[in-house]
Amino acid sequence: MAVIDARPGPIACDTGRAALLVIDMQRDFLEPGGFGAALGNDVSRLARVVAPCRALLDAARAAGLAVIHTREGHRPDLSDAPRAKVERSPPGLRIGDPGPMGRILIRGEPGHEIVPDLAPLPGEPVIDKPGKGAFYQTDLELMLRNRGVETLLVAGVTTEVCVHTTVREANDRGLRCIVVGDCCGSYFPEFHAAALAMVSAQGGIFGWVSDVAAVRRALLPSATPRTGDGT
Ligand code: C5J
Repeated sequence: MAVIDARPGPIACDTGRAALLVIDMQRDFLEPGGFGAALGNDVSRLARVVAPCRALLDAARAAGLAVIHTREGHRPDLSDAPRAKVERSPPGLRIGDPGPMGRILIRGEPGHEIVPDLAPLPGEPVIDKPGKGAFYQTDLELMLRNRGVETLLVAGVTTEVCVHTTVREANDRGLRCIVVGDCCGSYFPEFHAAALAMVSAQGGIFGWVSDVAAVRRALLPSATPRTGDGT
C-alpha cells in the first residue's frame, strides 16, 4: 500500500490494483510542425510535460503498476469520425486532411504516434479512442476490470479535454482517480489550472490531484529524486 500526498488529502493506493493511464502524448499534439502547432498553439506548453511523464512512467514500471497508453484518432476511411467532430475544424485542417505529419488524427500516420520518449513498452496496451474520453467506444473498462484495477493515476494531454473527460468517465465507473498535475498539459494555462482545481474541489468531487515527486516518493520510497520529477 502506497500513500500518495495529494489534494484534497493523502490517498492510499494498493499498487497491485492501480494502473497508470497516459493520455494522448502524440506527436501531432506535442511536436513543433504537428497538427497542434498548425492550429497556432504553443506546443511547448505540452512538450514540457514529457520529462515529468517519463519520470512517472519509470516509477510506475519499477513499482509494477499496469501501464496503459491512449491515442486519439480515427480509421483512414473516417467511418468512426462523427461529422460534427470533423466539421468543427477549418477546411484544410480537418480530421483526415493532409497535415504536416501525415493525415490529421488518422491511425497509422506519423503524427498519430506517441512521442519517442514515452513510447509504450512491449506488453503495455495502447487504446485507440475515437473520442475525448478513453472509455468511449474502447475496451479500457474491460481491461481495468479484468486486472482488478481500483485506482487510476492519470497523466497526459490536454488537461481540460481528454484528461478531464476520461477522469469524469472513470469516476462514474467507481474508479479512484489521481491526476498527476505536472504530468498533464494544456495549450491554455488558465484551463489547465482550472481543470485541476475542479478535480479536487468539494472534497475531491472527481478525485485527487498530486505531482510526480509525490507519486515517486510513495511508489519508490528508497529512490533518490531525479531531474524531471519536479523535486
Ligand atoms: C486531447 C484535444 N487529447 N484537445 N485532444 O485532449 O483535442
